[in-house]
Amino acid sequence: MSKLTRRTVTRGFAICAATGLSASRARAAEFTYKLANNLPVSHPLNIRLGEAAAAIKTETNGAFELQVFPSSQLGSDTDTLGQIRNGSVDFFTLSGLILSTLVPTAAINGVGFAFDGYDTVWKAMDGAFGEFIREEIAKSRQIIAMEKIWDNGFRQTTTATRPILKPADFEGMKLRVPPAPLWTSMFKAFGAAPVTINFNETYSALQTRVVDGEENPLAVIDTAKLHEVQKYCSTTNHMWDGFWLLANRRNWEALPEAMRAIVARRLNAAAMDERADVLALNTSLRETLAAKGMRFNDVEPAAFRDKLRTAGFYAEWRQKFGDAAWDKLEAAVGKLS
Ligand code: X2X
Repeated sequence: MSKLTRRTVTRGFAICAATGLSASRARAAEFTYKLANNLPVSHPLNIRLGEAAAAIKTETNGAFELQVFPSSQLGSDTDTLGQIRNGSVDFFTLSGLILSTLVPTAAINGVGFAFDGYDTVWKAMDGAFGEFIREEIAKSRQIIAMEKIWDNGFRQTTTATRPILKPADFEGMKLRVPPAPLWTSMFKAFGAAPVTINFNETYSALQTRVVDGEENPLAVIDTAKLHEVQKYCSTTNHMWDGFWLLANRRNWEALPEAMRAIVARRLNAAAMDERADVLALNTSLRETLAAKGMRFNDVEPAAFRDKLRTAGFYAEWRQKFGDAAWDKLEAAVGKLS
């Protein structure tokens, strides 16, 4: 929030008190902070953030108000990354891969087929590997990440034209990817023609056939209604993706320490609830989306991984991240290439 808002709110309170309104009725939050995200209001991330906001308000006796802005209401991910850096937005949930345009190492969990399942994901992201990434984020000086990363999920590939049964089916396909070098590189390695588009423009890009396909976890495909403009869903599980809950450092440190503790505890607890929701959805939604007309197929992941290997994807990214970071990734997930 801006200092201006805080002063205004405080003055407003003083005026009400002077005119004799009861303190409880007149009480406004001392701190009103904005949290931006790109997901629909029905996604578990927004549902759990809403619960956390209510709990924080109660626990701080109304002193802290968290305003959640879903659906990229404050701008695209690229815009909002600028806003969280300068403090005009206080909190932002962002994929580490997109964050990598500021903190290169933050993309590292997105390396193709790095994680074999959720046990490995949470052990790594809640352990030394996640801590290493959060330290890299903190080195930006402008932003910090809350301890618990939120689940986006394992990403699947949807298209309007043909199912992806084998790597060669990607050949020449125009696929929307989020704005991050790792995504573009990976889909070039598969032989596709990736196009960088922010999430808030993805539905219309699919609808107008600027691109033929995209890739996202089922909870996103369903809540953003991408099935309305896509026919096939191939469960490629090519990457695990999560959302770091970022805070502008200056605004975060402007909060009293006891308040920071409440906010962090509630947000981290909400992340744990959201992980359980997304896990359940990513299982149940296959049937739901199939009933809405999506055609599902499974793939043989080894063939896709081999394709990345022979295209030089792993060698390229080991070099980009550096041996030290790559060793930490392999310590968390096992040997990669
Ligand atoms: O942009 C996407 O595809 C999304 C919603 O998955 C992310 O935020 C990375």
